[in-house]
Amino acid sequence: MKIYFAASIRGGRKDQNKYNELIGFLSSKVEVLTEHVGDSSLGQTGEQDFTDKEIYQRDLEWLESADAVIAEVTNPSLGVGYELGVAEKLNKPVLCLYENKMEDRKLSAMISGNLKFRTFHCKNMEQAKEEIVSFIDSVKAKNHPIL
Ligand code: 6IA
Repeated sequence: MKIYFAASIRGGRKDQNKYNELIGFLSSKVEVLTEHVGDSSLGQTGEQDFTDKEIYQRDLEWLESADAVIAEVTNPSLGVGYELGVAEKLNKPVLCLYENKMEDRKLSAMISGNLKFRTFHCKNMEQAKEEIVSFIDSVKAKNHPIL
């Protein structure tokens, strides 16, 4: 199974360690198309070896070929929001992980209000991993509402 993992790059890299851990966990179960998203050498400017146009084209091809999308949406990102909109139009099963940090900020209603997305509010990494396993199982079993 191919998973497109989406998370903030230019939107901010403060959660990069978390992305890296989630990608490591995912990689032990499925093929992750976007492993670079968790890379610590990838700063807020992103990949330096490609132009923005090349990144856009490559990422859209990967998105099209993915069986499902998992997005870490705690840190707002224009790119992730765009990818989620495209994923919806491509009828891809989508899991959005949002970490409750007891802060004043709330997740965008365009994500939490979209009933085609499975949005999970987690308190820690353990919960996020359990939700990932359950989501992958539902996609495999074609139990996801969109399939
Ligand atoms: O708006 P953001 O940069 O936060 O968007 C992040 C999302 O868009 C991620 O889920 C990625 O899949 C995708 N993405 C955006 N920019 C890049 C990137 N470098 N490299 C890889 N994926 C990206 C961009 C800049 C570079 C040419 C210097």
